Amino acid sequence: MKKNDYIQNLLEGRKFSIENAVVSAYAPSNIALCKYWGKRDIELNLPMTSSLSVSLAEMGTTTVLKVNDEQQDTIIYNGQQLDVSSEFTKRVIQFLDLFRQQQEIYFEMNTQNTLPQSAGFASSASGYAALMQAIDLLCDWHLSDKQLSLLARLGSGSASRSLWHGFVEWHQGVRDDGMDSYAEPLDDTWPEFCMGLILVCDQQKPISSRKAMQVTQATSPDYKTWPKQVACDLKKIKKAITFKDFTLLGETAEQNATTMHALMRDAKPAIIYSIPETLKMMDKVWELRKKGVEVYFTQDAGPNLKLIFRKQSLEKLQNIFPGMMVVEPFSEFITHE
Ligand code: 2P0
Repeated sequence: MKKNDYIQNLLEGRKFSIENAVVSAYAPSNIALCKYWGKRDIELNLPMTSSLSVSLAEMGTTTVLKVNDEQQDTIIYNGQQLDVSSEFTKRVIQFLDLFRQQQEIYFEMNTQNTLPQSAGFASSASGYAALMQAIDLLCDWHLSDKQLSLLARLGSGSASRSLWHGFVEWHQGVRDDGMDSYAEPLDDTWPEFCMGLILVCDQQKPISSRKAMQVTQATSPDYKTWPKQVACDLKKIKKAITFKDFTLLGETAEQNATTMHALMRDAKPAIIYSIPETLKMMDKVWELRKKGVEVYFTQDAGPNLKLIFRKQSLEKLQNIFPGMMVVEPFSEFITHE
């Protein structure tokens, strides 16, 4: 299996042996300003394009990992023990299997999200980034952040970006062995930069993002234009970050998200994550812009919107979107390494 060789290669001779009884790791969630949508290698989770995200500071996942007394894994999610047959649990167990191989070592993984569970924002990105850091701590491997990013990617592509705070770029890489497909933080900070999370629906997704990107890539007639658009958007967003050009950043990020959703709409069968309330919120954003409040949105594989704005607009936006959760990715409380 390609995945096993990949991991052995990355671990550089390190063995899977438990060195610490119990460990805890935190990773922030991240929201892509330039999206990852499509894979060039499913087994190694290699993306068609690079992508760029901003991490959500204290909104993320804390995972406590320890060896289980039972002869099976126990997965606890926000205080609730999950059924071993759930899709979520199966995926986590498969990820743990990659490291313990045939050894009969079982874990209790206790995961707590700071993003409210009902909010429909919790992502696999912070989950697999936290879990990968916990595995590293448990085995005293002292892997580099780059190695952790390369390994977290196997759990979930977007997890490769959740090892850092601030702006993070995931390089698509060109190698077949996947060793150059990892994320890196950008040096830039932007203290006024804010994100607002707007909940329009807390129901489970009708189709997982993993499946949705596969169907889009295989059936959406214009998917072939996506890599070119992403390359162009990525350049613009990086330039916007460097020169603090908020308009360029907002316009490009919003366009990038609406293009991704347009590709999904044209897939067969069509994939539509938006619900009427999503469109109403988009309208509100566009109305606000007309009135001079500079706010943009981005949307992932779900109906909820994430607003992009500067601190100066916070009060106005809180009046219009009273339930909005506000994240300041560059607040002074976040340490940037
Ligand atoms: C992103 N999303 O860049 C894009 C935009 C959702 C929309 O990455 O199959 O859970 O595990 O690699 O990372 C969500 O997809 O997919 C995602 P897999 P993942 O944030």
